[in-house]
Amino acid sequence: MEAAPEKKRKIESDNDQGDIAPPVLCSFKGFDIEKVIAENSRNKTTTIHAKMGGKDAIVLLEKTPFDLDHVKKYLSDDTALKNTLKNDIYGTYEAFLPPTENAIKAVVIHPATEKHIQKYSDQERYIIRETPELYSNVTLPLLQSRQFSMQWVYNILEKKQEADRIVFEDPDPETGFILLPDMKWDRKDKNALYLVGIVHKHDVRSLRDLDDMSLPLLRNILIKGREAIKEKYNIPASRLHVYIHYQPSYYHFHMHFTHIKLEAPGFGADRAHLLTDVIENIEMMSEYYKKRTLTFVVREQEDLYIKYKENGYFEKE
Ligand code: G7M
Repeated sequence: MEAAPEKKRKIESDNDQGDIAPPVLCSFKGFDIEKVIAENSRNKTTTIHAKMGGKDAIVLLEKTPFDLDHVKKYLSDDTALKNTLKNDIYGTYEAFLPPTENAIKAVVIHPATEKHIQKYSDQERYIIRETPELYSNVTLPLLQSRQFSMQWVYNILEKKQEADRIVFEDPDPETGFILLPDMKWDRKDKNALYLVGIVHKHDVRSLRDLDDMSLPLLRNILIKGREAIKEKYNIPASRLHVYIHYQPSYYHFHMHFTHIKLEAPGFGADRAHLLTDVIENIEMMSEYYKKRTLTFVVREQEDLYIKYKENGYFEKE
C-alpha cells in the first residue's frame, strides 16, 4: 500500500479557488439555471446545473419527509387548501403548508467542476466485472493518474470544517476514524440516519487495498461506530447497515452507516459491501479482495467507463 504524500495533498482540491472556501449562502440570488440535469420523482429530487458569479454550480433539491412533531401545524388554519376533486365523501386537495413547514433540502456545490456536473447528471449505466488483472491494468493506473478531489475529507480530518457535527472520534492514526453525518442527511429524521466514518489513515484507497493487516481498523470502526450510534441516537446494531462502496466516489477509505429503513442510494448489490461480511471474508482469506472479481456499475460519462471502453471491455459482449 502506498502512502499519500503530504505535499501531494495541496493540489487535491474540490475548489478551483485553492484554499478560499465560498461563503455560506442566504438565498439563491444570482443563480441562473442552465439545465435540469437529473430528476427522480420517486425520491422527489431534482438536480440543476446553474451559473453563479460566472462559475458553474450544482443545486440538488430534495423534498424532505414529514416531521411528525409538527403534525399539528400541518392540520391547522395556517394550511390553505385548494380543492382538486370532490365526489360524495371523497375529496382531494392541494395543501399549502405555512412557509416555516415548507422547507426542502438544498445541497449546493459551487464552484462546481466538469466532473461534478457529470457525476450529478442522469446517465446510462453499465456493469463491469473487474478481475484482479483488470484492476491492475485498467482501474489502478487511472486512479493513480487522477488528481483526487478530496479537500472536503482533509477538512474534516483536520477539523477545519464540520467539526461541530462530529459524533465520535477515535484519534488513533492507525485504527482511528471520525464519524459524522453524511452531507445527504438532514439530521432530523432518525429513520433516515446516514453517517460516514472516515479513517485517519491516508494509505487505504478502497476495498481492493484491504487484507488481514486492515482487520484491527475494520473491527474498530464496526465496534466503535455502532456504539457511538447507539449512545447518541439510540439505534441498535440490528437496525443499522454498515458498508463500504466499491467503487467509491472518493478514494480515501470510509464507511457508510445508514438506518435500515433508509433506501440509501448506493446500497444495491452492485455497490455496497457489508462491513461484517468484509471482515469475515478477510478472516477466511487475507487476500480475498485482492484475488476476487468485483462487480460495480459505471456511468457513461465517467472516466472509468471511458477507460474500460477504450480497453475493449464492452466488445466481448
Ligand atoms: O461513494 P462514496 O463511498 O465515496 O461516498 C462518499 C460519501 O461522502 C457520500 O455518501 C457523500 O454524500 C458523502 N459526502 C460527500 N461530500 C463532498 C461530503 C461533505 O463535504 N461532507 C460530508 N459530511 N459528507 C460528504
